[in-house]
Amino acid sequence: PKNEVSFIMVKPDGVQRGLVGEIIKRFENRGFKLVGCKMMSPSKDLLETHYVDLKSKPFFPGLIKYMSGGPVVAMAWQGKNVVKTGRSMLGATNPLDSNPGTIRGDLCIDVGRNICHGSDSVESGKREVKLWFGDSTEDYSLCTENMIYE
Ligand code: YYY
Ligand code: MG
Repeated sequence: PKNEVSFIMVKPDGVQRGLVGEIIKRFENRGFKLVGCKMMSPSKDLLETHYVDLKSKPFFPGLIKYMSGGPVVAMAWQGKNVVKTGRSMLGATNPLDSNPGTIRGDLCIDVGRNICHGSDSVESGKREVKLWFGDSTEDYSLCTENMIYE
């Protein structure tokens, strides 16, 4: 359905490298609707909750440190199949396995500096948007909607 949401985040390295506009542009150009967007410095608590499924991984402490290294841009994007499409637009977790044409495949190299996050299922999309935005996402319709959807 068209109200599916994905949590997309430009990570601290993406912000520092000036890639916020590039990442937003790809989602805008595809036709997705931005329903939440804020720059913020996430607390350790928020990051640990966000990445709770990875708590036992050896890279977890480094991941939290990297994600705490500067402000991020947190976004909620809405549209048909946005979770799966968003993941394919981001590319593989390890940028060296990401195809050219994807965000990671075009713009970064190391897995621990992969510049962006995207929800991995419809359920995590809901969970992550709620975690980062509460109920403060915007509910509006795009005037281009009839040009994007048949
Ligand atoms: O969803 P995605 O970001 O593509 O990968 P996850 O498996 O959820 O891992 C989250 C995050 O952790 C990943 O974007 C980079 C980092 N990471 C890492 O530093 N080293 C790994 N071997 C795997 C993941
Ligand atoms: Mg993930």
